[in-house]
Amino acid sequence: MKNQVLELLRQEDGYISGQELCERFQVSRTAVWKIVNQLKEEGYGIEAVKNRGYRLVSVPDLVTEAEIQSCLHTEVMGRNCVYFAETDSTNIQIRRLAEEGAPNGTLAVADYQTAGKGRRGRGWSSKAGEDIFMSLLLRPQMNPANASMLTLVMGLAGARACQELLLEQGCQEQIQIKWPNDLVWRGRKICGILTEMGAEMEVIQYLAVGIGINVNAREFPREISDKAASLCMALGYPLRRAEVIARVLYYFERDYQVFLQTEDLSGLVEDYTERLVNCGRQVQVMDPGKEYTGIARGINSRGELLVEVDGETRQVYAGEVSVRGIYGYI
Ligand code: BTX
Repeated sequence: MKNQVLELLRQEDGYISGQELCERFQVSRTAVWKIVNQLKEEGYGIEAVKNRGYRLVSVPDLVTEAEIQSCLHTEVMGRNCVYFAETDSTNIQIRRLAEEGAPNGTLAVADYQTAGKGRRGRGWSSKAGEDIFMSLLLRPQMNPANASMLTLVMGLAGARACQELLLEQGCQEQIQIKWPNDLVWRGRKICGILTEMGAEMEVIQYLAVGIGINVNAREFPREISDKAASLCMALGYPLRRAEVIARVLYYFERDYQVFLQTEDLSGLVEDYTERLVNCGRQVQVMDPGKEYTGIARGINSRGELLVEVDGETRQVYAGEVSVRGIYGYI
């Protein structure tokens, strides 16, 4: 009920009377008072005025279930939400929840990760209370060979969400995609995505799509300080993480539906390519044993990068190679 009370307070510009809350939730005045106090303890500024009721005056930057739920505009994604103040990795947690039977669209979100995972055994850094660490549980009925494309679907959703949030603040900075799965601002990484699969034979049991977004960090560990950035650095001031999460999930739910219709990216290629930072640039394809350079031209409906080499177009599969700009990270 705390979630719903918060949602109501959020929707209301003025005061909501205690009576109205009691009637809406069929509970006593004391129960309402207790919930309001709980919210206050979590950091919400709630004004209580005699004969008028309660009014939300300030919202802390939390990623708790209640805070996320009160911002969500999705049907499925994130509706079941598990919050961790601290955990090893939300991907590990979502895999555990999946094994326990959690439903499609379950979200695991953490304020802090002690063992955040990147791809191929790499790590993902984390500082408490600043950024987003979350993983979605998906249970699609499709060929496991198509699963890796979901990384690109999440990348596109993340790019749409971050770009839109900046634009809403009047900020014209560009958020782009570095194929296959990084979001970048001015050539620095602001987001990474890791998709993991639990499958048996030809059947997907579940997918864990993890996304880390640097929202409010202003400093990074020395090893990555010249290649990492955050939305806050692009904008100049902090954003509320729950609103970023809600926006990413909104676009992911929409793009995922488009993806499922064809089980490939045909419906999303154009929007993805429009945001592709590599497009038209020289890239180095680190194909084990045979590295080469070419010009990136976009992606195809399987999510492969199209690289033009001596007038001929090659298709680069993300699982096999990494791509570097010839002058550095992009
Ligand atoms: P990746 O392998 O593409 O990127 C990892 C590399 O990025 C690291 O080796 C380091 O150089 C750099 N890096 C580490 N932390 C950051 C950061 N905060 N910002 C920018 N660059 C960084 C990308 O892997 C996939 C990352 C997924 C992270 C999410 S968080 C929620 C979920 N849980 C989990 O354990 N992983 C995912």
